[in-house]
Amino acid sequence: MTDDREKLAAVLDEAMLNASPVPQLTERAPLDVASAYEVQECLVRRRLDRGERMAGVKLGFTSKAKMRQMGVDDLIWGRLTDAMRRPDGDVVAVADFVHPRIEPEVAFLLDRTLDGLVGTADAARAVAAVAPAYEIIDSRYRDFRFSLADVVADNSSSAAFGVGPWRAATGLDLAGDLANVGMVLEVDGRIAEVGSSAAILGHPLRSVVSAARLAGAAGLTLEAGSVILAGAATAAVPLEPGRHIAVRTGRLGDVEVTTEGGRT
Ligand code: OOG
Ligand code: MG
Repeated sequence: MTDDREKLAAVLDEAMLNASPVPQLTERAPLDVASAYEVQECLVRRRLDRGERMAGVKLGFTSKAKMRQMGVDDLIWGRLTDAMRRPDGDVVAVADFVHPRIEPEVAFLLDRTLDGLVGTADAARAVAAVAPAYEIIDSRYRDFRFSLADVVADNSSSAAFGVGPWRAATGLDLAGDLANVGMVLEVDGRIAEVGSSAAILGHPLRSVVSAARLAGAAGLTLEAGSVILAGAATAAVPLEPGRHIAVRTGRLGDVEVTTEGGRT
């Protein structure tokens, strides 16, 4: 498997760099989910070898809306690097991606290390701040179609993310204040998707618990300073050039991005 997973990681890495889709890995040979996470690790290792740094983790399929949209109903996770992070209000070139979509998320910033099995109270204590966020997902597979193992190997479709202004946890009651935050995904001032933070595993803090458990099982400790993307509250929408997109949450604030054609 060692050589194989390096080869599979290279296929996905090149698909990303060329913004050009590839067939699903499972069309060539069977791949189980545990091996797919090893491919993901190799894939992200290639990026770290190019100078990127770990920035945190993302959870996927934490909401019914996402499971329904993609036909997958297992929780997945992926790795975030600093190169994937875009400043709030950034301009993103759509052609840098294969077929990008955008989705509204909640981001957590840790100020304590989280290792393995923790409860929601421990998770809440490790959270320094919370912010509205978006994730740009971009399956490197043709037609944005995949099996569970395929999407896991592909770093759970993660491509880029943006985080709005952080709200310090000290000024919040995380359990209460994050229980039901309205999340609107707006495209050119029109509402494209509406959801609630409650759609994320019932409460987005549960994503922090799951992130610690799943990453911990893979030998990855969530260090202080890590960002955790809790998973989308709504289905994702295609990212087209020349659009202005905002995630609006009311109390938790907003985060915005503009798109353009061409490649950077
Ligand atoms: C997989 C990633 C799912 C989420 O927030 O649920 C995800 C995909 O939809 O391609 O990021
Ligand atoms: Mg997501």
